[in-house]
Order: sequence, then structure tokens, then C-alpha cells
Amino acid sequence: MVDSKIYISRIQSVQKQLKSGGILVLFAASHVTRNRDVEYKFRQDSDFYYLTGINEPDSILVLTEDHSVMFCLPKDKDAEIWTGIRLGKNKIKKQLNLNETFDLSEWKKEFPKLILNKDTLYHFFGINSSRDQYLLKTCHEISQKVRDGKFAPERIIQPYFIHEMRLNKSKEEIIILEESARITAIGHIRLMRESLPGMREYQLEAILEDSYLSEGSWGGGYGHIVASGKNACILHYVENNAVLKKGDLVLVDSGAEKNYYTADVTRCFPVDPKFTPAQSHIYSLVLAAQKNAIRMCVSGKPFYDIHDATVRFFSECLKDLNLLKGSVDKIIEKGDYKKFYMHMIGHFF
Ligand SMILES: [Mn+2]
Repeated sequence: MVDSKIYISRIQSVQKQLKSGGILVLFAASHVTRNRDVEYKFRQDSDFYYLTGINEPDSILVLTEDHSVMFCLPKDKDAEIWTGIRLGKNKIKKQLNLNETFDLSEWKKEFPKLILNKDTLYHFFGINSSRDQYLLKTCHEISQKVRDGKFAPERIIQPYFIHEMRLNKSKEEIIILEESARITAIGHIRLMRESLPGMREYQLEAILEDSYLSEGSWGGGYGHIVASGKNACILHYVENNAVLKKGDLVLVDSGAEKNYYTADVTRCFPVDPKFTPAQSHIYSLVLAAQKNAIRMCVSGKPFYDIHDATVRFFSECLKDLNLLKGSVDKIIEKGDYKKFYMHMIGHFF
């Protein structure tokens, strides 16, 4: 169990950012059916975990500037025998220092009271339509009673300020991220050493997963992309079943996740294990672009400056290689480089 102080302080920080009259509703993730009675492995919603440290499905956190409430799965011996121990409302209340906690069955009775006479609803709208509809319906029903002096939010704001909070990593978070990156590097290096012509892409995927789990992470933070030969041109290639051929390059995009923090590393290497001169030349250009981008990552530098510099560099390279024609300025202006470089230099979510 992680120290709950950090979650208490994050909840307080959210409450400070809610103006009076504001109410935040944040849903935990729910189980998702894979087939018939089999579910995908549960993973908590990242925002919900960031604020609560709670790993159970279906909980709902409701915050105003001066009130904190959670609805959670009830203690239930039978259910717990099948699916695991639940914290229950009493433990959660204490653990997160909340004003009130309820069993989930109380949600529809209690929520209209919580939202009554609030003017702004903070909710990630558009992710789950049945939740959206329930919230809108509740607001609508209350607003029908305006003659009794009752009102409900008429404004919905996406609480992106939570993502702003998550962008600023604490020392503790950076330590976990570094650990995810360290484990990821071990997996990638082992993969490069062990891959041979004739192996299937999914065997390489298995090496990554094995390395990540053996080193104490949760495994891949997203589906491992292992793409050999022309498959590497599919950005989010998922099939991972082709045979590695002599002379091919393999592109691997994969990162280990630990405690909800994942690395995200892409590397490209020859199966052979030697680059051809042409492969080596292109590789060295991409590597130069990467090193330059990393050099530009200094405090205060806008993200888009780094992207723009990379686009310019690649446009020059593509012109030198005779793959694109015209002036570099025109190549950038017309977006011709996108045929070869269609994504951003990076992403932060
Ligand atoms: Mn990636």
C-alpha cells in the first residue's frame, strides 16, 4: 500500500482549483468484457488512480471546494471470494480523509443532493455515454424545480486541470518513471541480442514481456509493437506474427509500466545483425534528429519548437536524399515531409 498522504494532498489541491459552485465527478474504470463471461485484465483509470490510489472498479469520486465524497463497491463476502478483497467505505473514508463515503447502491439517491444548487459540473464528458446521460438527466430534473428555488449546473467543464497537475512530476514520480525506463532498456537490449532470422515477431514480444515482468514491472504499458520489414511502416502495427527475414530491420515500440507509469521507447535494429549501408545511413539521420531533440529539451522550451526543428532537419535530409523536391521552406509549408514523418516528435499522454 502506497502512503495515502500524497492522494489526500492531491484531492485537496483539486478542491482548491474548484471555484465555489463547482462540483467534480470522477469515475473509476469498470471491467470490460472480452468475450462471454471473460473480462479484460482490469486497469484503473489513470486520473482516478492519481487522485485516490484506489485500484477498485466502479468507484465514483465527488468533490466540491469544501466537501469530499466517494461511492465505492460494498464489502460483500461472496463477491470478495470470487473477485478479491474490497476496501469498503469505512476504510476508504479513513484512508483518504474524506467527508463521506457510500456504497455504490446509494449513488442515485445521494448524487442529486450533492449536485443541487451547484452551477458548474467538472466531468470528463464524451468517454462514457451512459454516465454522461445520467449526469445530464439529473441536472435536467433538478432544473425543472427552478420555481422551488432549486437549480443544477448549466455548465460542464472538462477537468483538464487534473492533466496539468499530472504533467508536473514530483521527485517520487520521476523515480518510478526512471525505473520503468531502466526496465524497458533491459527488455529492448535483450531483444536485440536474442532475435534471429526465422523467429516470429510475437516471439520477440514474448521476450519483452518476460523481461519486463522479471524485472518487477507490470509488463508492457501498451501493446508491444514488433514490426519487421515493411510492417514497420504501419505506425500502430498489432499483428506481430510475421517471420523475421535476413536483411530486414525490426522496429520495436514498447515500454514497461510500473505503478501506472509507463516508458515509451522505439528502436530499430537489423535482424542480420549488420545494417546495410543504406539502412545505416537512414538510421544515423534519425539518430541525429533524436539527439538534437533531446538536446533541445530544456526547461522553458516550447514543445512545438522541438517538433518544428525536427521537421526542418528531416525535410533537409529528405531533399538531400532526393526523396523530396523543391526548397526546404516549401517542403515544410506544403507538408510534403508528412509522407515520411507524419507524427509529432513525442507526446506527453
Ligand atoms: Mn511509442
